[in-house]
Order: sequence, then C-alpha cells, then structure tokens
Amino acid sequence: MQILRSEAAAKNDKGSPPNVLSRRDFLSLTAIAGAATLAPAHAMAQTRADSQRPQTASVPVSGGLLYPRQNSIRNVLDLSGLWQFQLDPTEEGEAQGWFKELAAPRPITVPCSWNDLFDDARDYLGLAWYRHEVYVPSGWRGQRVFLRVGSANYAAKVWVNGTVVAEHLGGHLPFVADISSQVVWDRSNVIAISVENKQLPERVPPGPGPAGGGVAGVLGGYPATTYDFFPYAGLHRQVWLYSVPLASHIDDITVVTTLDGDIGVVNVRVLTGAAQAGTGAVRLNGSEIPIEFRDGATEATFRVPGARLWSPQDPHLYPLTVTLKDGRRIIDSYSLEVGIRTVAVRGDDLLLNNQPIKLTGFGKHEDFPLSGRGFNLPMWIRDYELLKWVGANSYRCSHYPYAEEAMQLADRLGFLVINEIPAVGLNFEDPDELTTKRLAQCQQQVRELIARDKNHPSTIMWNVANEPMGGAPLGGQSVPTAVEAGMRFFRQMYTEARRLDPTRPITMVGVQQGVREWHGIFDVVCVNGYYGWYTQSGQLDAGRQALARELDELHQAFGKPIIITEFGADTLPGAHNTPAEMWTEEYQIEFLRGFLEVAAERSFMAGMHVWNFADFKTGQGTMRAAAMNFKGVFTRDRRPKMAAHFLRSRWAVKQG
Ligand code: BDP
Repeated sequence: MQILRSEAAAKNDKGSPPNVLSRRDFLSLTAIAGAATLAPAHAMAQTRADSQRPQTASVPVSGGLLYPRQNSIRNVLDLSGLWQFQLDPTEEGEAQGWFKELAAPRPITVPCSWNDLFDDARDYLGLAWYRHEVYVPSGWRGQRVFLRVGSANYAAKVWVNGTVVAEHLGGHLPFVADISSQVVWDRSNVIAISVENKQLPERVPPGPGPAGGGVAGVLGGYPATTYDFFPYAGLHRQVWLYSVPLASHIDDITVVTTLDGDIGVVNVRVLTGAAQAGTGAVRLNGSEIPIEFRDGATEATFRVPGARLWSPQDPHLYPLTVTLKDGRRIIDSYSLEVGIRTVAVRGDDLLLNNQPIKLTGFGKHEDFPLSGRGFNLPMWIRDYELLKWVGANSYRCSHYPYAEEAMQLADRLGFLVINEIPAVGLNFEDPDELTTKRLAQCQQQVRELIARDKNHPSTIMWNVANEPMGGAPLGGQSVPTAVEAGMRFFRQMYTEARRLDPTRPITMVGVQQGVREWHGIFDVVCVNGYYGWYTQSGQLDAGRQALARELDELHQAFGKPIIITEFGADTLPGAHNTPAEMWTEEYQIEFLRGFLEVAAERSFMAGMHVWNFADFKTGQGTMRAAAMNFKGVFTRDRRPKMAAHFLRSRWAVKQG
C-alpha cells in the first residue's frame, strides 16, 4: 500500500494554480500539533480557531515544530546547563511565587532526569520546579521570540518573568510558546518550569487504576506503573529560546518524496506564520523554484533525474532551503536535509524504494545511568556505532518518541526507524470515560510526533500503541466489549495518523496471543513474542513451535508483512551454563537463534527486532533483579554480551 496523495490533495491540484496551496488545504493535510500544544489556554483557542479557516488578517500564528536553527536571520539560544531545582511535594510553590524565586533551590543539570541525581528524588514523581535566568540580547529586538521545551516528562507549566506562557501534557514531544511580550531585552529573564510525572489513569501511558498496575503488578512493582521501564521524570531535553522575523516567518515545512522511474519527485509545502501573500523560493541541491503564497501557504515540486536514493546502504541527503521574501528582500530562511525515498507495503513485503526490505535491529530505550531518560548525545553516538557494529539496519522508538538529534543521526547514518507514540499500557477493559480521555491524548501525541518527525527519511512507519490489552494477556481470554472498544479507538487513531501523513505505513504493536482483530486495521502486523521465556519457559523447542504456529496464523488471517517487534530473554552478564538455562548468556543466544530461524523460513517476515538493545532500568519488583530489565544484548554501559557477538555473526555478514 502506498498512498502518495490524499484525495483532498488531488482535488486541490485540479483547482489551484501551480505552486499555490491555501493555508486551509495545507492544514487539512499536515500536522498542526504545535497549535494544540501552545498555551496559555486563550492562545490555544485562538490558534485552533485560526487553523480552521483561511487567514484573512495578518495574525501571526505558529503551528510548526521546526527544529530551532541559527542562520543570518534567526537566532537560537540553547539553555542547557545548570538550573535551580526544588521538589514541591505539598504543591505550595505556585501560591508562594516559586515561579519568581525558589524557596530552597539546589543545582541540577538540564537536560537530565532528576531521579538518579538525588537520593530523596529517586522514586519521586510529584511536582518539582526548575528555574533559570537567561540574558536576552537586544540584538534580537524586532523579532518574535519563542521558548521551546524539548521534553518535559510529564505535565509542565511554564512561566517567563512571572507570567504563565505554556502548559503541556505528554512527556516526550516538544512544545513552543511565543514569549515576545514577556521578554525584557538586555536583562536577565526568569524562566520557571514546574513538572510532574504522576501516574494517572487518564494519561498516556496510563497510570495504574484502582485495581493496580496491570502488567506492572507482575513486572514492575515500585514505583507503580503500567509499563516495564523506570518512570524517569524532569526536563529531559533541551530548552531553547529562538527568534524568527516579526512580520512573517517560515512556520512549517512538509517534504514528501516519491519516485517516477529514476526521477525523484520532491514536493515541498510551506506554511508561514502569518497570512501573507508574499513570495519566496525553494532551493533543492542547486535548483530553485520561485513560490507564491496564498493565505500563508504554498508548495513547490522538484523532479530530480537519476536521484541518489536514500537507503541504509547510501543515506544520501540533499540540502533544501526555503526563503521567504518581502519584495526582493529575504525576510526568513530555513534549511533542512531531504532524503529521497519511498516506503510502501505490497502484499507480504515492506518496500523501501520499491525493493523488499527486511528489518534487523532492536527495540531500544533512552536510558543511561545518571542521566536517566535525559538527552545524552554521547550515548546516542555510541549506540549508533554499536548498531552498525552488530549489523542492525533499524530500531523502534519503544515506547515513546526519542530525541530529535537521534532522528537526525538516523537520517545521516542510514537507520530505519519505527517511530512510536507513548501509548504503552492501554487497557480496553477500563471504563469508556478513561478510554475517551486517552484517545484525545494519543491523538495529540500523534499530531505532535508527525509534526516533529514528518521530514525524516529514517522514519519509515508510525506506531500508535504497544501491547494494548483487551483481556488477559499471553493467550488468556479476550473480552468482547474490550475488543470492540479497541477497534473504535484504533480506527480513529489510524484515520488521524493517515490524515496527517498519507505516505508512511501505520502499525500497532500487539503481543503474542493477544487480540488479533486490531491488526486488521493497520498496514503492517507487528507483534511481540516471548515463546520460550514468559511462556514455554526453559523449553526452547516448544517455544519455537508455538511461535511458528502463531506467525502462520497471523499471516493467514491478514496477508500482510509481519515484524516481530520484540523477542528477548533476561540475561545476567557472566551467567553461563550448558545445556543452556534461563538467565544465562547461552540461553539468550539459543532463544534469539530460534526466533531468527523460524522467521527466516517465512518470506512474509519483514523484520526482527530483538528486545532489547541494552539492559535498562525499571521499577523494583520480584521479576526484575536489581530493578533492571536484563534483556539487553549489550549491558547498560554498552558492553556486548555473547548474544551481541552472535547477532553480529548473522547480521553483519548476511541479513536475516
Ligand atoms: C513487553 C513490553 C516491554 C517489556 C518486555 C519485557 O512491550 O516494554 O519490557 O515485554 O517483559 O511486553 O521485557
């Protein structure tokens, strides 16, 4: 399946002069996630309403989530470094004006999770405050200034010089606030951000309901979550100030690439931050197309004969620059890199550039000692080095969107990414009222994710959930009302993701012997399997047979490509035995070998992602020694277990 243009776009093509797309058409086709995340509340309402009708007045709006970039027009200030920090367990800070001055601050680094830094904060998920002073130079005067928070896990409220400028829910995606009217030039400006990571049932991921933590009751324990990774909290990615021109700016760019024989077709849609009817240009690799805006939107299409296609073997990126002009004067400019490639599903195959591709790789986590889930660039550089070493061509952002720099590196280094919203721990036996709230949250997350990552050639698929439940997991009975509730939910998620991105396959990651019906909605069947670990424990042959049976049944039922998105066995580094026994390095190898062999016998298998790339921290519980999940083929500090060498011997020499 490959949906190159939506019907709406096709209709628009007929009615509009070339290179002109109305803002309304644009917005109906692209993500406007930033708008949904903008706050304060009145700004949110304003922006939403604005987005639904063509702009008539010159009201500057912002809906895009373009990565902040410095150039001759725009400015960027990365506020990473030492901030002040204070826990607020009694939630008295706001009433006491902590957004101006913290009562008893201690130093903290941003970005970083707070949990591994302070003994009293290890399991703390309540409210905490960050405060920082930033000097804003008068050289930025005459520009609009935005504050951009890369990731505040989970709920955040932001003040600038004592005024609330933003509120945001959801821990892994950026949000922006226009702070132009709060900024004081040539002075220190006070930025305060309160963050909490309460595990509430109406959130996504959901917190444990009254009955307990779902799988976490078994796997996790404390702190109680519905998922199997540590609920790290805090400002996890950079906080930035950036400026754009006041009159109008390039607010959003959407690049879609297709192929016409050996001609790469690159469609570029541009949205400005004001309803101006100006002009500009788009330049791709030296050739330039003039553009004209109507209602603040336009598009240009390039044809690149003999295009050098982006792929893991040759991750070639073409430079693209969009400029916005007022008469002959360039008033804004933004550059990004474009990989020309297509992704599609045909029959049993997942196609990259019209050729079947088999994914080899891992489910990962953003997890490292001390920094926790905080942005850790050395970790990312090392991880990509090890992914190359082991012969992986892909990974999944389990179970939440990863750092933007990780996506940029995937583009440059040629990794295929299954990009996932944080919808882990959904249980459709929960009351409808909770499901409705979670749906709204998931839709916001998918809007924000697609707005942020739509231009990365490395993202080949969107995943809207991990192991949703509709009854007892691992082969227990599914509950018909829960299955139905899930069907309604996932149909809406599919429709929304498809509306936002007509070009990439969309999936949902199920679990072995889980609810099958839900897979029918999606383009690729993704399933996690633990035959030989949680079931058929210690009996690898029985596990192989059960796996083979399930894969064949899934293929028969859906006739779509199948990816095993998780398969793994906890393994204590240094534990050995022969014959292989659970928890030993030998068992991990034999477990992985079994899965790889069963998959290799089936041409409909489009990928194998081992769980997990590296050992990672989780909650304390009887199933998790030392509060760790030990299914990594690398240790938490990235040393190879025997299984890493085993995988390398298979993947670095041959795919499969
Ligand atoms: C799967 C989950 C993953 C867990 C894994 C495990 O998707 O988050 O960490 O099992 O048990 O069910 O190791």
